[in-house]
Amino acid sequence: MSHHENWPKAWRSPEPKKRYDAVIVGGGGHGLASAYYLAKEHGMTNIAVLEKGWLGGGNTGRNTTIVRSNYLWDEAAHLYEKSVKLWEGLSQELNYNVMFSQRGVYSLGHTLQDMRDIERRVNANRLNGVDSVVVSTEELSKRIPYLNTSADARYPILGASFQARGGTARHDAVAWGFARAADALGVDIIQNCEVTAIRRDQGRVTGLDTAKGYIETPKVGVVVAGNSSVLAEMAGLRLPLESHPLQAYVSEPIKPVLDTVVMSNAVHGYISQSDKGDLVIGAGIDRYNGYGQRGSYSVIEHTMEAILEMFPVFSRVRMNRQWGGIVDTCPDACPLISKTDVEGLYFNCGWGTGGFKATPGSGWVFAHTLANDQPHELNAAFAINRFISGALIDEHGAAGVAH
Ligand code: FAD
Ligand code: PYC
Repeated sequence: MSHHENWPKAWRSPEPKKRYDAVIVGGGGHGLASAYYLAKEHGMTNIAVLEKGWLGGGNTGRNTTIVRSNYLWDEAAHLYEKSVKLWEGLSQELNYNVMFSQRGVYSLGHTLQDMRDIERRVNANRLNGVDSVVVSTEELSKRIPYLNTSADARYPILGASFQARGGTARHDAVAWGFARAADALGVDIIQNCEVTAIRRDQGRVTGLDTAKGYIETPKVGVVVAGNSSVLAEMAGLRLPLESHPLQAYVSEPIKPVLDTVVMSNAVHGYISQSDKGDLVIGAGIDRYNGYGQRGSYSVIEHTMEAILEMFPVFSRVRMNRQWGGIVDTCPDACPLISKTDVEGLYFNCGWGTGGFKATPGSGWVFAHTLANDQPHELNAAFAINRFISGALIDEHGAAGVAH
């Protein structure tokens, strides 16, 4: 008999109940993590996750899986560092191998000003307890032999920052691990269940219209990444977000050549090698707004130029696949994890090009926010009202991907 038959289901697929104490909209990593921590940390088990497609079919399953916490400002560094700490125990926590691999992340500097910015950020990281060092070109050439560290390069590499605890993880395993663990705690996970309207009465949430009928609930947490503005409009809200495609690419599998992650903001590309051997590659957003999960040719060309500038040795490697995800970018390159003016309605969005690394931490603080109707100290600064108060947290320099 084949070993690939009669596998037990990793989670149930129940029909939705008529009423839940809370509903999470969006079955990506952040939504599933939010549901898991709501059940585990706050004892809220009469809850559901509604996903319009399949679990992890959004950005969670489309990203290049870089995890790090070397952000400039205290608020962001603390939030992302909480997440890295959760990553470090996540496979044990979920009893599911999320393949978190702390292979280190290098961010290259190509100009004197890049290096000044890198030094400033490394110093800020260390003051916040985030492991971060400046490395020289000589060290880089020893550590990453195929990196072009020649002084004759078009954009010569002058050094880098390095976070040793950063790395990569298996993206869909994160969604599946959180889903299985949340299901085991009683959370109903319902796929193919698009939310089409958010019902309100006298300024508070009362329920959701969905592809599987009306569901009554007093609390709704919206975690839909690139579709956040669409859901906000359903509740009469406007968020300071733009939706853009962000592309990724994988090559044919090749023998192990790169055992770390390399990013460059200046030539603008990033690369790692998966355990299967594919080179996993990405760059910046497509500049136009849109909801198509593909992207344009000019960005493909730009990305390949950037990778070959850093690694000319890859010029003969054939690319296998390309795709796009829709990222919701915020003007200060930081997320919104927030209550709204509608009572019982919460948004967790605006992670833009960099939310995969935050998956466990985001779920952890969002669960706290929903359960207590107030933010945790780690996400208090990420409320929507920062766009009224002006207390923005400008992380464009650390975002790694220009947007
Ligand atoms: P998603 O995984 O997109 O989940 C949202 C879900 O909501 C989707 O499954 C969607 O189907 C569902 N949904 C939408 N509308 C509705 C509705 N009306 N009803 C019900 N469900 C709905 N971040 C990093 O940290 N490191 C990286 O290396 C990195 N690389 C990236 C590369 C690419 C190409 C892309 C696209 C993104 C990258 N990111 C990266 C960003 C990261 O992927 C996202 O920030 C993160 O995965 C967002 O997770 P999420 O769970 O919020 O969103
Ligand atoms: O935020 O580190 C990041 C990142 C890398 C690739 C896309 N986002």
